[in-house]
Amino acid sequence: MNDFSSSTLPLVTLTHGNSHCIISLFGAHVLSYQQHGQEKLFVSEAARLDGSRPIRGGIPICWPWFGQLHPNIAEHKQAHGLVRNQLWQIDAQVKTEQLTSITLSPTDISSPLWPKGLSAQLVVTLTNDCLSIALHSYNDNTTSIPLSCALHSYFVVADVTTIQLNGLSGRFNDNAHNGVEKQTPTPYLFNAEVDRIHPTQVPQTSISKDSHTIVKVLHSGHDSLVVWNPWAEKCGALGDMADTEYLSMLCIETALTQGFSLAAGQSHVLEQTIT
Ligand code: TA6
Repeated sequence: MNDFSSSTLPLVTLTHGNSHCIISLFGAHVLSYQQHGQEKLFVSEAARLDGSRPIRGGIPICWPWFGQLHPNIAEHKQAHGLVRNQLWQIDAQVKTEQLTSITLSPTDISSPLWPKGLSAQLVVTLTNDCLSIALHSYNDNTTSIPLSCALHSYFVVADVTTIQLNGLSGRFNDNAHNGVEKQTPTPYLFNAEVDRIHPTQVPQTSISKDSHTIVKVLHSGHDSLVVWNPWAEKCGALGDMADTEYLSMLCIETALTQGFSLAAGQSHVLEQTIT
C-alpha cells in the first residue's frame, strides 16, 4: 500500500462507501485509489513528493500538450505540458448519497507557452464502485486552439510479465522504435519496453491475469490510448523509479494525440473511469 506520510504536498482525501482516494493538489494528481481496500494505482517508492518534479505514478495530468506534441516544437520546454508540476486550487466539493466529487483548477497560467483563452478543470468523482477523472478544457478565445492531453494513469500489477492487456486491436505507433507503425499483438503481453500510441476510440480496456480482471478502465473523449512501460534500462535511468519497479506497473493513458483542435467558444471533456 502506498504511504504518503513523507509528502510535503497538500493532500485531499475522499471516501465514498467502498472507494477511497488521495489527491495531491500539486498537479491535481490522484496518488491512490482503493476499492474495498485494494490499491489500483502504482506510485514509485522513489517518487518525489515535495513538488520538486512531477510525481512518478498515480494519475499525472498531461495538458495542454502530451509528450513532445507542442504545436510549435521549437518553443517546447517540458514534456507533458504545464499543469502536472504546479499547485491546483479547489473550486468545488460535492457529497451526495450517490457520489463524492471535487473540482480543481490550475493556479498558474503565467507561462508564455499557455495558450491564450484556454483553461482546464479536473473533476474527480468517487462512487461506491469506481473513480472517474474528467479533464475539462475550455476555449474562450475567438480562434481554435490545438490541444493534446492525457490522463497518464499508472496501474499497479504484481508482475507485468504475467498480465494481459485487453480491448486493443489494429495498428499502433511504436514510440520505442521511432514511431514505426505495427500491429497490436494478440494476446497483448509484456516482455520488453512499450511506448505505444494506439489511435483508437475504443471505450474500454482491462488488465487481467489468467482469466481474472485486475482493473477495468473506461475511456471517453479520446482519440487514442497510450500504453507505456519503460522496462529495465529506461526505468534504471529515470531517477525517480527504483530499478525493478517497472515490473509493478503499466500505464494505460486516455489521450488526445491525433491533432485535435478545440474550436472557439467550445469545451471538451477527456474522461477515464477506473473500476
Ligand atoms: O506516455 C508515455 C510517455 O510519453 C513516454 O514516452 C515516457 O517518457 C513517459 O510518458 C513518462 O514521461 P515522464 O516525462 O513522466 O518521464
